[in-house]
Amino acid sequence: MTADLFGDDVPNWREELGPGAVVLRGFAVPVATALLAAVNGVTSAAPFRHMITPGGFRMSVAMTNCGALGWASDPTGYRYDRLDPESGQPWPAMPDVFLRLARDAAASAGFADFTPDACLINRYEPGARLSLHQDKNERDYTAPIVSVSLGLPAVFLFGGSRRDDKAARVPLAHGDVVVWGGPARLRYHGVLALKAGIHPAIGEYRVNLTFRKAG
Ligand code: MD3
Ligand code: FE
Repeated sequence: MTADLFGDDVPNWREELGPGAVVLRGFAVPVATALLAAVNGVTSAAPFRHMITPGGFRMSVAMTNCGALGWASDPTGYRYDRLDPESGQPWPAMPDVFLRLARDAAASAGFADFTPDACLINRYEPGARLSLHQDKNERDYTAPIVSVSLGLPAVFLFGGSRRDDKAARVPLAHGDVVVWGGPARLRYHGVLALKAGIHPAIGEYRVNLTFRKAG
Protein backbone atom coordinates (compact mmCIF):
# COMPACT_ATOMS: atom_id res chain seq x y z
CA MET A 1 0.00 0.00 0.00
CA THR A 2 1.48 3.34 -1.07
CA ALA A 3 0.49 6.53 0.73
CA ASP A 4 -1.15 9.01 -1.62
CA LEU A 5 -0.47 12.55 -0.45
CA PHE A 6 -2.89 14.38 -2.73
CA GLY A 7 -5.38 11.79 -3.98
CA ASP A 8 -6.38 12.83 -7.49
CA ASP A 9 -5.73 16.48 -6.69
CA VAL A 10 -2.41 17.99 -7.59
CA PRO A 11 -1.45 21.27 -5.90
CA ASN A 12 -2.51 23.94 -8.38
CA TRP A 13 -2.86 27.62 -7.64
CA ARG A 14 -2.50 30.93 -9.45
CA GLU A 15 -0.10 33.81 -8.82
CA GLU A 16 -0.31 37.13 -10.67
CA LEU A 17 3.21 38.45 -11.34
CA GLY A 18 1.92 41.69 -12.79
CA PRO A 19 -0.47 42.86 -15.51
CA GLY A 20 -0.65 40.12 -18.16
CA ALA A 21 1.63 37.63 -16.37
CA VAL A 22 0.19 34.72 -14.39
CA VAL A 23 1.88 31.65 -12.87
CA LEU A 24 -0.25 28.48 -12.78
CA ARG A 25 1.61 26.52 -10.10
CA GLY A 26 1.62 22.78 -10.76
CA PHE A 27 -0.67 23.08 -13.79
CA ALA A 28 1.45 20.66 -15.89
CA VAL A 29 2.14 18.12 -13.12
CA PRO A 30 -0.61 15.70 -14.25
CA VAL A 31 0.91 15.49 -17.77
CA ALA A 32 4.61 15.93 -16.91
CA THR A 33 5.53 12.32 -17.69
CA ALA A 34 3.74 12.48 -21.04
CA LEU A 35 5.42 15.83 -21.83
CA LEU A 36 8.87 14.42 -21.10
CA ALA A 37 8.20 11.35 -23.27
CA ALA A 38 7.13 13.69 -26.08
CA VAL A 39 10.32 15.78 -25.60
CA ASN A 40 12.31 12.57 -26.11
CA GLY A 41 10.37 11.90 -29.30
CA VAL A 42 11.16 15.39 -30.62
CA THR A 43 14.85 15.21 -29.72
CA SER A 44 15.30 11.83 -31.40
CA ALA A 45 14.58 13.64 -34.71
CA ALA A 46 15.90 17.12 -33.81
CA PRO A 47 18.58 16.79 -31.10
CA PHE A 48 19.35 19.53 -28.57
CA ARG A 49 22.13 21.82 -29.80
CA HIS A 50 23.97 24.89 -28.49
CA MET A 51 23.21 27.70 -30.92
CA ILE A 52 25.58 30.59 -31.62
CA THR A 53 24.39 34.15 -30.93
CA PRO A 54 24.76 36.96 -33.49
CA GLY A 55 27.57 38.20 -31.22
CA GLY A 56 29.43 34.91 -31.76
CA PHE A 57 28.83 33.34 -28.33
CA ARG A 58 27.80 29.71 -27.80
CA MET A 59 24.56 29.65 -25.78
CA SER A 60 24.85 27.73 -22.49
CA VAL A 61 21.21 26.61 -22.91
CA ALA A 62 20.77 23.75 -25.43
CA MET A 63 17.73 24.15 -27.68
CA THR A 64 15.49 22.44 -30.19
CA ASN A 65 11.97 23.04 -31.54
CA CYS A 66 8.79 21.39 -32.70
CA GLY A 67 5.83 22.71 -34.62
CA ALA A 68 5.51 24.40 -38.03
CA LEU A 69 8.15 26.99 -37.10
CA GLY A 70 11.30 26.81 -34.99
CA TRP A 71 13.44 29.51 -33.45
CA ALA A 72 17.09 29.53 -34.46
CA SER A 73 20.12 31.71 -33.85
CA ASP A 74 23.39 31.84 -35.77
CA PRO A 75 26.01 34.50 -36.40
CA THR A 76 23.73 36.14 -39.02
CA GLY A 77 20.85 36.70 -36.55
CA TYR A 78 17.74 35.29 -34.86
CA ARG A 79 14.76 34.04 -36.86
CA TYR A 80 11.93 31.54 -37.06
CA ASP A 81 12.34 28.94 -39.78
CA ARG A 82 10.28 26.04 -41.11
CA LEU A 83 13.42 23.90 -41.39
CA ASP A 84 15.89 22.66 -38.78
CA PRO A 85 19.19 24.20 -39.96
CA GLU A 86 21.10 21.11 -38.70
CA SER A 87 19.14 18.57 -40.76
CA GLY A 88 17.53 20.67 -43.48
CA GLN A 89 14.26 18.90 -42.56
CA PRO A 90 11.05 20.42 -41.17
CA TRP A 91 10.96 20.58 -37.37
CA PRO A 92 9.10 17.62 -35.77
CA ALA A 93 5.34 18.08 -35.47
CA MET A 94 3.96 19.53 -32.25
CA PRO A 95 2.88 16.57 -30.06
CA ASP A 96 -0.83 16.57 -29.17
CA VAL A 97 -0.07 16.61 -25.44
CA PHE A 98 1.93 19.85 -25.97
CA LEU A 99 -0.84 21.53 -27.94
CA ARG A 100 -3.58 20.55 -25.49
CA LEU A 101 -1.61 21.76 -22.47
CA ALA A 102 -0.72 25.08 -24.12
CA ARG A 103 -4.35 25.72 -25.12
CA ASP A 104 -5.70 24.75 -21.67
CA ALA A 105 -3.19 26.97 -19.86
CA ALA A 106 -3.81 29.96 -22.13
CA ALA A 107 -7.58 29.56 -21.76
CA SER A 108 -7.28 29.33 -18.00
CA ALA A 109 -5.34 32.63 -18.04
CA GLY A 110 -8.03 34.31 -20.16
CA PHE A 111 -6.63 33.81 -23.68
CA ALA A 112 -9.26 31.84 -25.60
CA ASP A 113 -8.29 30.08 -28.84
CA PHE A 114 -4.49 30.21 -28.47
CA THR A 115 -3.02 28.07 -31.25
CA PRO A 116 0.77 28.01 -31.07
CA ASP A 117 2.68 27.22 -34.28
CA ALA A 118 6.08 26.98 -32.55
CA CYS A 119 7.46 25.37 -29.42
CA LEU A 120 11.03 26.22 -28.41
CA ILE A 121 12.45 23.58 -26.06
CA ASN A 122 15.26 24.81 -23.80
CA ARG A 123 17.47 22.43 -21.82
CA TYR A 124 19.51 23.80 -18.91
CA GLU A 125 22.35 21.94 -17.24
CA PRO A 126 23.89 23.23 -14.00
CA GLY A 127 25.47 26.63 -14.69
CA ALA A 128 23.40 27.30 -17.82
CA ARG A 129 21.61 30.65 -17.88
CA LEU A 130 19.66 32.97 -20.15
CA SER A 131 20.54 36.65 -19.94
CA LEU A 132 17.87 39.36 -19.96
CA HIS A 133 16.15 39.66 -23.34
CA GLN A 134 12.82 40.38 -25.01
CA ASP A 135 11.01 37.91 -27.28
CA LYS A 136 10.53 40.04 -30.38
CA ASN A 137 10.86 37.63 -33.32
CA GLU A 138 7.16 36.72 -33.36
CA ARG A 139 4.85 38.42 -35.82
CA ASP A 140 1.85 39.01 -33.56
CA TYR A 141 2.37 40.40 -30.04
CA THR A 142 -1.35 40.07 -29.22
CA ALA A 143 -0.88 36.29 -28.79
CA PRO A 144 0.48 35.21 -25.39
CA ILE A 145 3.52 33.02 -24.75
CA VAL A 146 2.96 29.94 -22.58
CA SER A 147 5.97 28.58 -20.70
CA VAL A 148 6.20 25.17 -18.98
CA SER A 149 8.97 24.31 -16.48
CA LEU A 150 10.08 20.69 -16.02
CA GLY A 151 12.86 19.14 -13.94
CA LEU A 152 15.22 21.10 -11.70
CA PRO A 153 13.90 24.38 -10.25
CA ALA A 154 15.20 27.71 -11.55
CA VAL A 155 15.02 31.39 -10.67
CA PHE A 156 13.29 33.37 -13.37
CA LEU A 157 13.98 37.10 -13.81
CA PHE A 158 10.94 39.20 -14.66
CA GLY A 159 12.05 42.65 -15.68
CA GLY A 160 10.37 45.71 -17.10
CA SER A 161 10.09 47.26 -20.52
CA ARG A 162 13.70 48.46 -20.45
CA ARG A 163 16.78 46.30 -19.94
CA ASP A 164 17.91 48.25 -16.87
CA ASP A 165 14.52 48.14 -15.09
CA LYS A 166 14.76 46.21 -11.83
CA ALA A 167 13.86 42.54 -12.30
CA ALA A 168 11.76 40.48 -9.87
CA ARG A 169 13.04 36.98 -9.02
CA VAL A 170 10.43 34.25 -9.45
CA PRO A 171 11.18 30.63 -8.52
CA LEU A 172 9.80 28.15 -11.07
CA ALA A 173 9.47 24.45 -10.27
CA HIS A 174 8.59 21.22 -12.10
CA GLY A 175 5.09 21.51 -13.53
CA ASP A 176 4.72 25.28 -13.19
CA VAL A 177 3.20 27.04 -16.19
CA VAL A 178 3.45 30.77 -16.88
CA VAL A 179 1.27 32.68 -19.33
CA TRP A 180 2.60 36.04 -20.58
CA GLY A 181 0.38 38.25 -22.65
CA GLY A 182 -0.95 41.72 -23.19
CA PRO A 183 1.08 44.30 -21.28
CA ALA A 184 3.64 41.66 -20.13
CA ARG A 185 4.38 40.33 -23.60
CA LEU A 186 7.44 42.51 -24.28
CA ARG A 187 8.89 42.61 -20.76
CA TYR A 188 12.58 41.78 -20.37
CA HIS A 189 13.18 38.38 -18.80
CA GLY A 190 15.90 35.81 -18.20
CA VAL A 191 16.93 32.82 -16.10
CA LEU A 192 19.69 32.74 -13.43
CA ALA A 193 22.40 30.08 -13.66
CA LEU A 194 20.86 26.68 -12.85
CA LYS A 195 21.91 25.20 -9.52
CA ALA A 196 23.13 21.60 -9.52
CA GLY A 197 20.75 18.89 -8.39
CA ILE A 198 19.04 15.69 -9.44
CA HIS A 199 15.38 15.73 -10.38
CA PRO A 200 13.66 12.32 -10.09
CA ALA A 201 11.90 12.73 -13.46
CA ILE A 202 14.80 13.96 -15.62
CA GLY A 203 18.04 13.94 -13.65
CA GLU A 204 20.49 16.84 -13.85
CA TYR A 205 18.45 19.13 -16.10
CA ARG A 206 15.77 21.73 -16.34
CA VAL A 207 13.65 21.70 -19.51
CA ASN A 208 11.48 24.67 -20.45
CA LEU A 209 8.86 24.62 -23.20
CA THR A 210 7.74 27.95 -24.65
CA PHE A 211 4.70 27.93 -26.88
CA ARG A 212 4.45 30.79 -29.33
CA LYS A 213 2.40 32.03 -32.21
CA ALA A 214 5.38 32.96 -34.34
CA GLY A 215 4.05 33.19 -37.90
C1 MD3 B 1 8.14 37.15 -20.19
N1 MD3 B 1 12.85 31.08 -21.84
O1 MD3 B 1 13.00 30.82 -24.50
S1 MD3 B 1 10.23 31.15 -20.25
C2 MD3 B 1 12.90 31.98 -24.06
O2 MD3 B 1 12.80 29.45 -18.78
C3 MD3 B 1 12.85 32.18 -22.59
O3 MD3 B 1 13.74 28.94 -20.65
C4 MD3 B 1 12.93 31.12 -20.41
O4 MD3 B 1 12.84 33.28 -22.15
C5 MD3 B 1 13.16 29.73 -19.91
O5 MD3 B 1 12.80 32.98 -24.78
C6 MD3 B 1 11.79 31.78 -19.78
C7 MD3 B 1 9.23 32.45 -19.72
C8 MD3 B 1 9.01 33.61 -20.62
C9 MD3 B 1 8.93 33.47 -21.98
C10 MD3 B 1 8.58 34.57 -22.75
C11 MD3 B 1 8.30 35.81 -22.17
C12 MD3 B 1 8.75 34.81 -20.05
C13 MD3 B 1 8.40 35.92 -20.80
C14 MD3 B 1 7.91 36.95 -22.92
C15 MD3 B 1 7.62 38.13 -22.31
C16 MD3 B 1 7.75 38.23 -20.93
FE1 FE C 1 12.41 34.70 -23.78
